[in-house]
Amino acid sequence: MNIKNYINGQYENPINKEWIDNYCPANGEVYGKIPNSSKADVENAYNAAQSAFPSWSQTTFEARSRILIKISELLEANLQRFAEAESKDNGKPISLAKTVDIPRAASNFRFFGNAITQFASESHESVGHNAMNYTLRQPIGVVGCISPWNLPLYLFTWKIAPAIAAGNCLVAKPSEVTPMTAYLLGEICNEAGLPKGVLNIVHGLGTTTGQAIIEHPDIKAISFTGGTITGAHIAKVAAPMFKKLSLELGGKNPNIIFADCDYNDMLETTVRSSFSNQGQICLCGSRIFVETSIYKKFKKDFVEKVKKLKVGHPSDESTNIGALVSKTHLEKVLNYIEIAKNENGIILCGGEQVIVKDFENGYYLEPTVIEVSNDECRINQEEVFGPVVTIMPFNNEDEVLQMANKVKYGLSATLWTNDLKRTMRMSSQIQAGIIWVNTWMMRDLRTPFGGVKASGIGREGGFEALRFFTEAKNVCIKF
Ligand code: TXE
Repeated sequence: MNIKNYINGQYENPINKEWIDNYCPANGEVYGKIPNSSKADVENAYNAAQSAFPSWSQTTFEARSRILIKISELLEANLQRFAEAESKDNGKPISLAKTVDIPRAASNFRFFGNAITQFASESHESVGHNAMNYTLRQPIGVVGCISPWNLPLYLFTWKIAPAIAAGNCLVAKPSEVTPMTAYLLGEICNEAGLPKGVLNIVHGLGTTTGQAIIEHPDIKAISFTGGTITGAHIAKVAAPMFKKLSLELGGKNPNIIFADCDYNDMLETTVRSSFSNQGQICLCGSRIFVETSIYKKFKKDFVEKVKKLKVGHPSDESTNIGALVSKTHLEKVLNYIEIAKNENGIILCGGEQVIVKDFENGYYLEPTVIEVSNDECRINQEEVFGPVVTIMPFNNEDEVLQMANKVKYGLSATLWTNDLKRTMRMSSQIQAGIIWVNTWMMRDLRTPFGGVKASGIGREGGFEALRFFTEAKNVCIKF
């Protein structure tokens, strides 16, 4: 089937009639075409957004809220259809798409539909000067949202919901690797009564369609999630044009395990934080550091559990690990396993491609645990973004803190300990935007979400996102 752009509330073919193949990762077959939209399509999307802006920016927040909540309800009503589409497009287990991806996409709309009714600006009475200052929080205008392939609808809606709630109009682009659920979303937005032109979705390659969005002179803000190299490129193009920028980039997150933790809970969660979504989550804890006294036991128990994970077809409800997102990505991850071997990493389990019966051309890989002795080796420093983790022991808090911080990334970290003082010390010293203690990926959508160092700039989530998608204006009245 051919996916189309969603512009001004209608589905449109790309003007240049250029199409890209859409692959099903589970069997390696092409199952559809995606527009490779050009500058002209982006211009049409921009014009639709620009025309919708005067009216949408003046729509009451109650009305915006009602529409966003309606979109959320319609997504929930279509859960099965969207989950199947996501799983087929991305390779992720259907069980994950049904319990995480699509419910979270619905939550994003509901959350920002509610949040906008509570969003307030400040006022400052300048006592002694007979003046009153207040702050307007005005929508920016037309904004660009660009999202990646790992959590397709989840991350796409995490951007577009607050942007719409705040009164902006959008040109949005999902990843060309996983366009399907964003394509289906257009129908739902129409059904929910979102005025035409508020949300425009253009499909295509990053280097053509994405590039046209980031260099558009009148798209005033870019919210991007994706690879660090792409993020740096976007900053280079957009910063001299004075666009507002939010960049959520890669991670190489430490999972630090102390001997005093609740062991069983830690073990269960560590399997999840290592391999959920085939390890293709920027928050996965891909560097596991374990206190020496429990290292041997952990190594044995962890490897035993990982070996039990079932690699299989994503539509099989019993599958734990589905297919990687693309052939290129599978090759990248396999190459990292080779790099690790050459660096004297010891493969404790996994490391090989898996041939799933009847789906021999799918992109399957065993969950892989690599023991390393030097935290500075490449496999421990670079983002692999697949079902691959490293483990190594540590002796004390200072040593592990140093290793945790000795990477260019700083997105999240997980800490397993029951020592409160240590928790407080380490949480304040680990260089990351998010620290989970005795849990992983427990999300409260009101919290600030984002990273430091090469993991990006800016924060999403809660009022942070609404602040990003609005321009603050100070009004000072002397009386
Ligand atoms: O991402 P890209 P890729 C990491 C992960 C992965 C690597 C590369 O390590 O292996 O990044 O993945 C659009 N102008 N993450 O190449 O290219 C692109 O079309 C404007 C981590 O797939 O960054 C897509 O919509 N847009 C990450 C989006 O950017 C451009 C999740 C992301 O694609 C563009 C995904 C351009 N010039 C990968 N070039 C995370 N942090 O969660 C590309 N795009």
